[in-house]
Amino acid sequence: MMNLFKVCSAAALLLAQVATAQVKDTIPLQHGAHRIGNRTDADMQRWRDLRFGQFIHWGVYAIPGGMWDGKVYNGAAEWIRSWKEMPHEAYDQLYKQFNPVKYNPADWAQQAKNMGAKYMIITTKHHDGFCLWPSKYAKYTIANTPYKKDILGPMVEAYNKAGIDAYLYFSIIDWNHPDWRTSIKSPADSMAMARFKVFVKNQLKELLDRYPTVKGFWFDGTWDESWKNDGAFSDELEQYLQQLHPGLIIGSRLRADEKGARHFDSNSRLMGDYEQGWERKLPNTIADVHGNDWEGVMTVPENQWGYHQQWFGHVKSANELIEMLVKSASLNGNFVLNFGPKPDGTFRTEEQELMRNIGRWMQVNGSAVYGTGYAGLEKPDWGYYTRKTGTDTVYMVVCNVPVNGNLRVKLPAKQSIAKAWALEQPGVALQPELVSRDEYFIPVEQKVYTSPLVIVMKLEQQQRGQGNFEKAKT
Ligand code: FHN
Repeated sequence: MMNLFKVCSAAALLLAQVATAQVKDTIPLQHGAHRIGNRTDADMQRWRDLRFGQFIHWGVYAIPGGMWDGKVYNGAAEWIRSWKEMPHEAYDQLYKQFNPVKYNPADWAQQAKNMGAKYMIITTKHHDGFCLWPSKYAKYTIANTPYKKDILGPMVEAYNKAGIDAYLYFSIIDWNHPDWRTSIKSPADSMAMARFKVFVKNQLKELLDRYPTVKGFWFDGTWDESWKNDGAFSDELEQYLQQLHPGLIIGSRLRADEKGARHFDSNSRLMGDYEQGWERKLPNTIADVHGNDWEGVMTVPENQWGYHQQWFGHVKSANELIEMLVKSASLNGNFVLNFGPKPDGTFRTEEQELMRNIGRWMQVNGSAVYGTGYAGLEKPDWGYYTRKTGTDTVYMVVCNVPVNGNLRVKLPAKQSIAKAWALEQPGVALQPELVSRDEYFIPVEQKVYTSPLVIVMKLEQQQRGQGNFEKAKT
């Protein structure tokens, strides 16, 4: 008897093949995608199973915290240097005040672990060019702040010790470097950019040499003409890094092909190891992800990554974020939630509370997220299904309990529910009722739910009971 696991794996394969078959390589490319379909190695499988990450944006922009000269900057706090009210000269001196005396990497790691994060991404340097490590290739680094000490080494070590993988965010845009150009307008620009690329390559190698346990790079700031128009360089750079550090994971933001296409090459094939364009938005259906691995990154308020003293706009609740995390897993993606620590090295109270609340839910329900993916079932009205990869275990993450108290579960032919229970009450078997040829009702306790309820179903490959259902003669 063919088991459900095989059916689902076959469905996933078919999905990937359909996605691939739709693509025709009509344009000859030297620097397009180098792989068809997802990576299948153990490092990538590990990344895929982690599902939940923590993003950290930290740098000198935390000092003004979105305010300058008594005025509030309405943009993202880490972009304040580009605000007309903020003089560049003033911003570029801020590092002389960067002294996070309360920074305690072990506490950070513990807090992330308690939230349920399995990987973290830290901004080694953002667009302003400030390096959180004492780079030997730059002066604008932590070494020249009153703090003096490396931030990254102890962070990577502490997170790893807590069982959390570390990834390095790296901005290609560097507002501080004299050779960075947004576009090339003269031979002098071209020479400057050539020097800049050597600098980038040196810094990236330096990071890998210094922090060899990192699992990947998270590139950003790759949208300018100067970068997009040199697909050969970003292609070679990706290969260089992956040769230096086998297994390294790099998303689709780094590269452009030789025609300037980003993320997807000119033949619509994904470049890099996963789709990295889901920022503050998530796909809605499995068709939206085209069979590719992907990751979504999310802010807590509307668009703040670095620390902003005054959050404005809608601030997401723990339940909203849990729903996004589950939705991502249900569509074969990872979800990464951002935090912007304060200049002294502590987290704002709202973020601490959020981490605790998400953690409380993950503690009980995390198995519905880790190592799960698309369940192969129709999206229900009450929430999301996830499936433990390669098994007959399906999780129902219920975000809206129906007023009639019954969760409708529609299964494909010849599949039935062997048993079902709520994760918060593992000892209590739920009693699914067959209500039509292919649908069950699972009754749940009628009460006020303060967070999503998770029900586990063990499915089996077996003809359902016939029931007494008469087909309508229409
Ligand atoms: O401009 C940045 C922004 O500040 C932030 O770092 C985000 C994180 O994904 N990335 C850029 C915009 O895409």
